[in-house]
Amino acid sequence: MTTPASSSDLELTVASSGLALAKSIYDRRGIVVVRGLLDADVVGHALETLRKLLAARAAAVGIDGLADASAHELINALQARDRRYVMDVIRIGKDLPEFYGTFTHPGLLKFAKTLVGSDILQCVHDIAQIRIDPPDDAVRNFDWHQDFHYNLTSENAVTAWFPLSPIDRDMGQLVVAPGSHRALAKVQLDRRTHVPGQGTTHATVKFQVDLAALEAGAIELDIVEPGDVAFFDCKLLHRSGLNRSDRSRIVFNPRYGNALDPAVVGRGWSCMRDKTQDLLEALYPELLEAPSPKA
Ligand SMILES: O=C(O)CCC(=O)C(=O)O
Repeated sequence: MTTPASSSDLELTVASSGLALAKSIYDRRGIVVVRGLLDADVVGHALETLRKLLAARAAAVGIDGLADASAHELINALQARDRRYVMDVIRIGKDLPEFYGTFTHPGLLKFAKTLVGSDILQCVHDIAQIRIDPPDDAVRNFDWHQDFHYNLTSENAVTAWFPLSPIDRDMGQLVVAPGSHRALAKVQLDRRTHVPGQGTTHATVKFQVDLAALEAGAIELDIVEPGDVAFFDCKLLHRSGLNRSDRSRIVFNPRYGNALDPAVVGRGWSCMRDKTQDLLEALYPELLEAPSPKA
């Protein structure tokens, strides 16, 4: 694996760019960061919409006086009552036309189409898409993984990962292993203690990867600011960092697959959705290893 010295080796600016440069960085590293792709009003509108949902949920559960509070203050107040209230907002967010508007932003689609190599993209709306990682809440933290196994769209799908508010060092940057995107990893599945609806599906899939080698070649993605978009291959290994600040990490991460991929078309576009989470066993039995005995 070739590892860049720093995350800045992965970036380009929209002005300087060109899709061809983005594609060549992406093909080699499995990831490219396009700076300034989304205008401030696009990001600001998404954050304000989320803030209004949080304020409405807070009022509904009897938290008063926060109608004009920031998204961060509202998340902290809701989280202090019950972390499921924040999950409610993540879930309703995926139903809003505003969010479809963000995920169909022309700049995002232009890069996604080039990186995936297709004019027609599949964006599964009910898995992932919106993340809120409150302070010191590791429940939804992802260990090393590839996104492919959670969506099962085309094997060359791309994730577009972009923050709605700044992510400082102490907020747990995304950690990536550039160059790790060449093959699908084997996994163990363990859903024995899984409770659907808690946002913890990720923990049921254990990636069989060499953790020491990944950590040795890993970099923190510390260059992504609101307006920037990190595009990464669905086979790129990456993990969350722990948020040790007093503010939340608020991120959108839609995934785009090739809707014309023959394998995907051949199975009638079956993919993993909230209600079809057993599809990995059915479609990719060769990626499964026997589950570890229960601790
Ligand atoms: O933002 C993060 O911490 C990781 C996001 C991620 O890998 C995912 O949601 O699949």
